[in-house]
Amino acid sequence: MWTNAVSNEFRRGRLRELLAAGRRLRLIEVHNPVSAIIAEYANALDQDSSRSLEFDGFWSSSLADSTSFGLPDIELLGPRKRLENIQDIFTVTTKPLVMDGDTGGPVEHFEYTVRDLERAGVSAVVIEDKTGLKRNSLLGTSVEQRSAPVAEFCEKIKRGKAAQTTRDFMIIARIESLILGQGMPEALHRANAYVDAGADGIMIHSREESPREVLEFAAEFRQVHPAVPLVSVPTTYNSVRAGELQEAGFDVVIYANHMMRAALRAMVEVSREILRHDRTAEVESRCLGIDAILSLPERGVAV
Ligand code: SPV
Ligand code: MG
Repeated sequence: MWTNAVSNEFRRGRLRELLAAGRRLRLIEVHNPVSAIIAEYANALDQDSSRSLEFDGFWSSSLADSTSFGLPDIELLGPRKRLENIQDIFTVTTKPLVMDGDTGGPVEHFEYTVRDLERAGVSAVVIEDKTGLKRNSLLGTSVEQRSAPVAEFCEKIKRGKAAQTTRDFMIIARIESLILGQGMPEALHRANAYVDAGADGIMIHSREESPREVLEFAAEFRQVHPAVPLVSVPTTYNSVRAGELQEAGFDVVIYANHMMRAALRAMVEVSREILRHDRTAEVESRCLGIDAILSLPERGVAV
């Protein structure tokens, strides 16, 4: 029988521990237990050092979770539904998880969410500084999205920090100023305010194809905050390597939606091909073998 071999306490504290040890972390989106098993076991050989490479932890994405229910990414699922999914993921994995907490909801709800998450063994929640109907950040200014007032968001951070009962749990403030076209000075101003309010880390989001603006942000931010964990999400600026982001001052790099997108593309193509060919022979090579499926609960997936 394969089940997770770590306690909630151990898993929860692991993120802070890795960051304190100066580790530069790569997290990957997982949206259900089986995607998390695949992510847990994923490994590759580093060409240069012959070291085995693996992900350091998981990202629970609002976009991927909403997509897996066929719903838009507008905070419909809610933290309790999302946490149910995470608890199922924890049954079969050991790595730490950072949850995308959307806006965190009303501050009175966020206090409960913090306690629920930390009790369940989640290491960190990321909340974004938007208010009103939350839309996915990658939609940018093509839809109406509103920034939360700085003071209001700082209050949410403070009340969240006051609500947690362990030292381990982290609240990471996500800045949407660049997404909303409000410019670098606004992004940096917010970063300083959120760190002062007690945020354990900062995520700077961008939807540019070039990493230029997040690299500029990191350079400026690091002058003022040499040690505050800094997080990037290179979804659109995907040509930059994690190593380059890490050299520029980022501690955590999140691949925010790739397990979901990979699975969906395979399903779209395979379902269409079965209809076209009136049989499955043509798609077998794009499907995991039944043997691999049968051994997956015990050994993960090796292909
Ligand atoms: C998510 O993965 O849900 C995120 C990142 O919040 S993004 O989709 O880029 O907004
Ligand atoms: Mg999200």
